Amino acid sequence: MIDLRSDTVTQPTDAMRKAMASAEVGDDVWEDDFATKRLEAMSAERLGKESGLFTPSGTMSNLLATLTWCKRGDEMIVGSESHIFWNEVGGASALGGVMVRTVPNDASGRMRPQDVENAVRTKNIHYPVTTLVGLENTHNRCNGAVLTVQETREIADVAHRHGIPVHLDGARILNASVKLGVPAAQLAGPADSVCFCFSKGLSAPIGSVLCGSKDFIERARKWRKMLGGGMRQVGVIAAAGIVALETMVDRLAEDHANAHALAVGLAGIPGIKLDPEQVQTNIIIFEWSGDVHEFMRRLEAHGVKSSYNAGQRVRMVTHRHITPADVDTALGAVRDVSRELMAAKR
Ligand code: TLP
Repeated sequence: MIDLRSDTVTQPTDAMRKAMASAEVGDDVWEDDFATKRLEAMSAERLGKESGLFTPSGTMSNLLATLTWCKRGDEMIVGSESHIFWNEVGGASALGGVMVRTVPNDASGRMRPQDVENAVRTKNIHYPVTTLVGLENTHNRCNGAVLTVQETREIADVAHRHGIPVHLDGARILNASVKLGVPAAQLAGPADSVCFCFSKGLSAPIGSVLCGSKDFIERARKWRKMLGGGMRQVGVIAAAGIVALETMVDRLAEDHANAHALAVGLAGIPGIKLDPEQVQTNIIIFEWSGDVHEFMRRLEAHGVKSSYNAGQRVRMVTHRHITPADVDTALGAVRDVSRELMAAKR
């Protein structure tokens, strides 16, 4: 089976399993788990922030940022295609009482600074208060598009002019860093808080880290405890994250090259609508002209798993277990399915 559902399906490497087995651990709620401390420090340094906090998932990192920056009844601004808006079970409003206001994302995951400016609430007795602007890099639902430092700064400047902090969902910021050849610390520079994940293209089994100022992280730590995310000998997991940071970042370029080859191939298959130039990192989203669920079912029967995005859209994500040969095999399977379904239509 060629599994293109997500880069989250990647298995830990042998080096990770060894590091996990021999991790030097303590009790992280007492803040004396050595491996976790080390991972948090390495992550904060990588992202150019003062402190880091290890969390079980990207979803919890984003939620902690929301809870730390916003009070109940506040409003946060995020992109209309953002992961926080679409894929985090409404946690910001359910658990934080925070209203989520969306501003359109273009096909490259960008928001127009003027739209963000217009969405910031003015002082008015009737209005909630805008207390957070959220950005995403790379942008999951926008074909894994990267945001440049300049694009990030333009939005942050608008927010900061109004005294509003910026949180960057950088679940795949290291993909953006590799793609642009720009250190992640620079990409995260304009943001007040940022998170990224170890459990995606970096292949660690679990985990994410939230980074920001010392004070911000201390407040987020308290929220993490409240949510039940205070973990004990969690260094057994953090140890895999250390290996991920030390050894797995540069190879993300291979996933990008494979995604590009896959996108170019897919774009030439009848029934598929895709501009391969939109594919910048490891995520490909394309439209299928017919019944998209039938398309995906047939594709799986041909040995290729994909994931549903929305409307007519299918997502494929390349990762460490996908080789150039797998790309060719997957393209062969998509061609077969396209032929079958196109023939059935006639
Ligand atoms: N995204 C998952 C699914 O939820 C769609 C995936 O397979 O891509 N921010 C971004 C930009 C993400 O893509 C994800 C995961 C998260 C946050 C949440 O991370 P986890 O899954 O660790 O909670």
